[in-house]
Amino acid sequence: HDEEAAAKAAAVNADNGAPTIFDKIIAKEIPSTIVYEDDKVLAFKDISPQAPVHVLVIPKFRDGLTQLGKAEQRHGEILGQLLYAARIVAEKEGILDGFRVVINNGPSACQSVYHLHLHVLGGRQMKWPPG
Ligand code: IU
Repeated sequence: HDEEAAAKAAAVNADNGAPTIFDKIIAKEIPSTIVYEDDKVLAFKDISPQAPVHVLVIPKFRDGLTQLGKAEQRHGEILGQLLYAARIVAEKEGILDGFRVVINNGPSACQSVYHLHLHVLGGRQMKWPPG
């Protein structure tokens, strides 16, 4: 099922610094439903939504940020921009009253795409703790 598939994808996709499918989404070589875009950030609907609203917020220039664990001081500005973009997405999607922002970091967290991304989830009652 979903959990197994995610674990498998996470195991297969290592952080090897190779380009990811998100580069093609940014370049619009692969279509996506864009929710928000500026010169630094792109937000688009997840192809496998885990909630009525499920949007990914990514930096347009990965700049070493394959995962949050690779963040350095110089990434502070883009990290802030991503979090603020998550708030813009929540407002646009009408979930400002209740939403969740998730970053899966590394294999144990089932990260499957090694281009930093924030998941913005909402539109239903979220549970705690997450799986
Ligand atoms: P993760 O945190 O690395 O597991 O999240 C990757 C997400 O990217 C996951 O929710 C996928 O459904 C999503 N995704 C996508 O939206 N479009 C794609 O082409 C691919 C993955 I590959």
